[in-house]
Amino acid sequence: MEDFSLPHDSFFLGLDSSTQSLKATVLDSNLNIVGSELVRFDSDLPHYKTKDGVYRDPSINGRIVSPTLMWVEALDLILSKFSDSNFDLRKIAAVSGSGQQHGSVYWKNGSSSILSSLDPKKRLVDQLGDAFSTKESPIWMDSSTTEQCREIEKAVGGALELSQLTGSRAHERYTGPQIRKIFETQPEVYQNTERISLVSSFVASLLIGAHACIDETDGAGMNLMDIKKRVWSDRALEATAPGLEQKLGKLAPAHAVAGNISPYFVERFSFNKDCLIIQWSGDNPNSLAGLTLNTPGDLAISLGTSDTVFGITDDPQPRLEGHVFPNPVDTKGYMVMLVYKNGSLTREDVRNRYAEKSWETFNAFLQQTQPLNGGKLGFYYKEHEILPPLPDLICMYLLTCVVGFHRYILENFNGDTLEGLDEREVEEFDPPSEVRALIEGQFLSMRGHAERFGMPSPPKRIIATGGASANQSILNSIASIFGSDVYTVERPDSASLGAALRAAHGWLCNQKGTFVPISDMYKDKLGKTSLSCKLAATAGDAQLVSKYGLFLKKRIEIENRLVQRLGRC
Ligand code: ADP
Ligand code: XUL
Repeated sequence: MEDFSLPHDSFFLGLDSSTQSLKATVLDSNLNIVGSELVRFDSDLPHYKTKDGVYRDPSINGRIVSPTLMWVEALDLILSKFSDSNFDLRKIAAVSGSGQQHGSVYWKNGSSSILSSLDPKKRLVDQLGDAFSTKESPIWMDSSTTEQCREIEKAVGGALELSQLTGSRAHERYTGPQIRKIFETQPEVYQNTERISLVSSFVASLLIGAHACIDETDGAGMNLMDIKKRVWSDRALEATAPGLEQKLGKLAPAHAVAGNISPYFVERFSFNKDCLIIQWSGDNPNSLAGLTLNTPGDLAISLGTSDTVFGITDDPQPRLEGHVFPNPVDTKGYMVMLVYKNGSLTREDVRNRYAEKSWETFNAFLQQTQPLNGGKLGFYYKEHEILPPLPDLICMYLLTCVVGFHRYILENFNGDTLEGLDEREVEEFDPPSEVRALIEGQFLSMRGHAERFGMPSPPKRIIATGGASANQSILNSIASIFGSDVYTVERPDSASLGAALRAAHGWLCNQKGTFVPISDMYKDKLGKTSLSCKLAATAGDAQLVSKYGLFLKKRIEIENRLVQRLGRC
């Protein structure tokens, strides 16, 4: 039998450049975690003055960006943390990583020569100050490109056509609409740009000292790639901006080698000169890898800054709702995903307003209230939401109206019937009910939209990840609402874990000179690795699950009405 083991005594580093932090996880050759580090943008790099890792532009509705150089300095800092703790970076055989999806970086004309001649005596941040044609990178939270979305959809023959071509209809946060906006509103920046990277390929570029390719998986989050052929789509490129293909470079599969680590890191941090940089990908695709999601009936729920729900399929059907990306560890398979903007930051907001700014109080409130919340239903939109999908014509108006909290009471709801319900809109609930309405609202919405998107219902099992998956009370609510067992992995950061796993996988594929199915790499030893999933909450009883089904039906009805009503305001 062919040997797929990893070289003894070698390590694999996974980084995750996310919205609020840069995280690192190191796996050994038995796929056990042997190191981790974290840089929080707001507190570890306070001079950038970000809040939650971002700038919310008060002058342009929906414009949200992050300082590109902050991500560079975070890389300087996290590698220094490893060095300062005497972690032996020489043992690292390969590095890969995750970027928050959709965010983009604009490399200035001439920047490739800066990138290839970095001085190891100086920090990266001190040498790359002049490498970008704009210092602020648009990120996934941005919703300022509605006009560009509609123009791009129109140019390719409609929203559904674009979705079937690229895997998603046009979304404000997607990179194509963001690029078109830059081309339209800052033409000098566009002209002065030699390469556009995603956050993922950007950090890979720093590591190889050259512009890295965009990987096919994260590339699907741009509205620019033909999802079936996995090449740039001429129609989508033309609909976006002139001369774009040249600025994007080539696409590469996620398991490919981006390059060897650049001499800068060998000299400054004692990396081995043979250390490989494997293509970086998006955080959600890497989470899929880190959660070892390989059964179509399984569902993953990631509770980070954004909340996402995803699963795998061999036969994706792109629609107006949801997204299709290639599977980063299976060259033929796909992942399907739903995304919510109102994730952890909205939970924090409700915690701060109603639960004394404490997760303990928040959890106590969840425990002391009953499932179905006495018929209290809430819609909590701190940020412009992606789901429910907004009808085309009213979209622009909705952007200013949909944000806010909306609460309803179904007076005599007992979970058995929707007949004869007395429904009222109210200003506020008591604090414990606010917390339950938020959590039930978020996960009912996920269950409803996931069912509508054709995801498994009930899922065979749910694997939860992301910062909030550390919260047992939240996991219990998920189990009751979906009627599935909920599992977690050793650390709530499956994106950097998945990146480390992909580093090992890419190393192995390179070694064998061909694509190796990832299951061949961890086959019989998965249970003994840091990737094994553990049961965290058992499925709720069937009767409650069906009562939640009824509650959900009513919620969707109110959601539709709310969208219509807000659309007219
Ligand atoms: P990202 O990768 O998008 O930057 P993370 O996955 O690191 O985000 O998640 C960060 C979020 O996790 C924080 O905003 C915080 O609200 C949430 N979080 C951390 N601990 C808890 C907890 N015990 N209960 C609920 N949420 C939590
Ligand atoms: C996915 C999305 C977010 C970001 C944030 O489409 O917009 O989940 O990847 O991490």
